[in-house]
Parts: sequence; C-alpha cells; structure tokens
Amino acid sequence: MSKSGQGVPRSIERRTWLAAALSGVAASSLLRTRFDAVDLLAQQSEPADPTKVMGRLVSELGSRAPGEQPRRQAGPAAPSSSSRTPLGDLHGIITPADLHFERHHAGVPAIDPESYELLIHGMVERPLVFTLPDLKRFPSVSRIHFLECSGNGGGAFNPARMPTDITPQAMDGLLSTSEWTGVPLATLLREVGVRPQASWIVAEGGDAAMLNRSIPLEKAMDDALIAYGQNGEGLRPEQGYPARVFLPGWEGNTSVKWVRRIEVTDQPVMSREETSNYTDPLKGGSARQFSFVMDAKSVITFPTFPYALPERGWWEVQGLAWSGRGTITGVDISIDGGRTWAPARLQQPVLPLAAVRFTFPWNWDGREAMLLSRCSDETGYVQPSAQEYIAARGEQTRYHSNFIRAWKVTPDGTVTYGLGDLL
Ligand SMILES: Nc1nc2c(c(=O)[nH]1)N[C@H]1C(S)=C(S)[C@@H](COP(=O)(O)O)O[C@H]1N2
Ligand SMILES: [Mo]
Repeated sequence: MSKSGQGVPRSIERRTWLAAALSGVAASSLLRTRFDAVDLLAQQSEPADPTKVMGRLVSELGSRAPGEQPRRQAGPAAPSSSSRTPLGDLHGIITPADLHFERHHAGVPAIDPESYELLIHGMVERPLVFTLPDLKRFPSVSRIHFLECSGNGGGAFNPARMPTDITPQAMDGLLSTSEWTGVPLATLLREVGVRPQASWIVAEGGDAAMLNRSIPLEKAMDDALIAYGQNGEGLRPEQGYPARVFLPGWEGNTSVKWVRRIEVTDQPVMSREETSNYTDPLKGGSARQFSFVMDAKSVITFPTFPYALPERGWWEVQGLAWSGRGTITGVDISIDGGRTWAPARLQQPVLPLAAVRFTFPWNWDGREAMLLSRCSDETGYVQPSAQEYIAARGEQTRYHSNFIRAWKVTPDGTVTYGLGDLL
C-alpha cells in the first residue's frame, strides 16, 4: 500500500481481489466484466501506478511491448523482394521469426499443408512422395544455424560513392539465426535409396520462381535438413512453409524454400540460379561458380549509424560473427582504424555455423575513433580487410561481401560508416 493511497478507488481494489480469487470457466464472463472496469479506471487515473492496478489479463497470443517495435526493412535495390533483419535492435543470437530476413524471387506462395507433397526421384531405387505428416514421422533434429543471402553486404563497398549514412540493418541485414527443426535429408535419401552413380541433387521450390539449385550429394548426406520448424513453431510462410531445404553454412539461395521436388542426379543442372545468378564475377572477366560456403564475417551492430554517443565513458561495443566453415574462434576489435587490436568477449553459446554475439567494453575518451571488428574461425580463416578482398575478387562482385566494416565516431558522438576513409 502506498502512503498516499492514490490510484484506484478502494472499492475497485476489493472487486479486483474478489475477481482474482474466483476461478473456473463459469466465472470467466464475470471476470471479464470486473477487469474491464478496472482497465477503464486504470486509463483514467494518469499516471497509473502498476503496483496499484490489476494488470492486463492473459491472452492467447503475446505481443511486443509498445516501446519495442523492431521492424524488417525493405532492401534498397529490389524493395519488394527482400527485407532485412534489424540487427541493431536484437539481443543474443536468435532472430525472432517475424523479423527473419526475407528473400523471395517471386513472392510468398500460399501452400495448403493438407495437399503439400515433396517428391524425391531420379537416380533412386524407390521414388517417393512425402506429405507433411510423413516428414514429421521421421526422427527429428533441432539445430541453431545462421542463414545469410550471398548478396548480403553488397552495399558495403561502392567504387563510385562510398556510403556513410547506412545502418547495419541496411548493409548486412540479410542475415538471421534460428533454431531449425526438421528431418535430416540423409534420412529421406536413405529411404528412397540413392543409386551408387549419383553425385548431385537438384532441389526445386513450389513458388512461382520454381527456384532450383544443384547441391552436391555429399552436402545433402552430411548436415542438410528438410526443415519444418523455426524457433519452436512451424516455419513462417516467408521462410518456406510448410518445408524447406536448409543447408547449414551455405549461401541462402541453396536453402530452397517451399521445396516440392528433389531429383537425384550425377551432375549439376546448371539452372538460372547458378549460371546467370549466384556466380561471382572476378577480375579479367572470369567468374567463380558454386561458391557455396559463406565465409567468416563479423559486423558491429553498436555503436553504428544513426546512433550518436551522448557522452564519453564506458560503452559496450557489440556485434555478430559467423562462419559457414564452422565455429567462430575469436573476434578482435580495433578502435583506431586497424592500427591496434584487442580481443572481444564471445557470449555463450558459441555454436558451429551459427551467429555468435561478441562484446567489447570501450572507454571512449571523446576523440575521433574508427571501430573495426575482425573474426576468425576454427579452420584458421581470418576475415579479410577490404583491400585484401578487392585484391582477390576485384570491384565487380556483390556476392560474398565479407570484408571488415568500419564505423567512425566523431568527437560530437556521431557514428557513420567509415570504410571510405580507410581506402
Ligand atoms: N523456392 C525458393 N527458395 C528460395 C528463394 C526463392 O525465392 N524461392 N530465395 C532464396 C534466397 S536468394 C535466399 S537468400 C533464401 C532466403 O531465405 P529466407 O527468405 O527464409 O530468409 O531463400 C532461398 N530459397
Ligand atoms: Mo539470396
């Protein structure tokens, strides 16, 4: 009881208590009336003291706090075909399902789970059709993995005009991490019986793009999933409901959504998505093909544009690091544009082929600073500088852009993308 006793009239308090003491279905309508009355009064008495008013009742579906409204953001190039995860608004490593980035070549199809079928055929002993309930009868696994579009970070370097006013979401938000649940593709391939001569599979989506990609049989038999679950619930329609291919650590487009057909073959099909798209132009007019693995990459998510540090003193630099080759083993931070480096702390859990959150306590002295992060993985791979990256790949390719980003903090606290200053 507060000393002043202000807030809700005593009679209502008693009724609230009475209502809360009631239980059972028969009392539910009575409860609703009582609580509605309390809610109305709570609205009238500003500012409401939450310790004096019965709170909002339970609900079938939760919602975010009014002050926490992160949003996906349409991509700059093709606004209707990709949206980006608000990397700077999130904590830990899991992306809430409704904020998982999207990349659709022909929109989100409406697929009836009742009539959904996955056909596996080609160089197999027994071609089979699996319904969604069929898929769920097999032994399931749940694994935490990142998914990244190979076009992610394409805006981090522009030889014509380096951006400064770009957020981590706009630059690298085609990255999300989920707990994916499904059946190992190897289980299904054993069920149909792969012929010894087979060496590839071709997965095809049931959307209007009918996106298809060739995948080496070795990967399909290793850690590939047919996923139907995402962070504890069924896949979101945007993520491929009712089931998608999920290839841990590999470029996003190989994780074929709304998968309806898998053909076992002895060669890649050379589809549009692996010839005109998703090959990486190199210097001298050649191109990399089948650049499946996503290279190790780290991005600082705080402090970044458009944030302004209000004062000098202790700030926690934060970000995410991930590698398609395995587990992240370290992240180093530089506050002086790469002259000196110091190790960041890796927050648990540190999982293979999953984003890892790193943190670095920084005592800002109020002078200009240039913040960089550089990660390495268990294979010894070290995230390259932009100079090293451009020397190896040239200035043409927009895929697999994993070089070190830079954030410039000026004495007034303003933070902008600063890579242009380092080139
Ligand atoms: N059938 C189908 N699968 C697809 C796509 C698509 O358009 N159609 N887009 C691909 C691309 S380019 C990426 S990056 C990932 C994106 O997955 P997400 O939308 O769940 O984030 O799905 C891939 N699988
Ligand atoms: Mo993609």
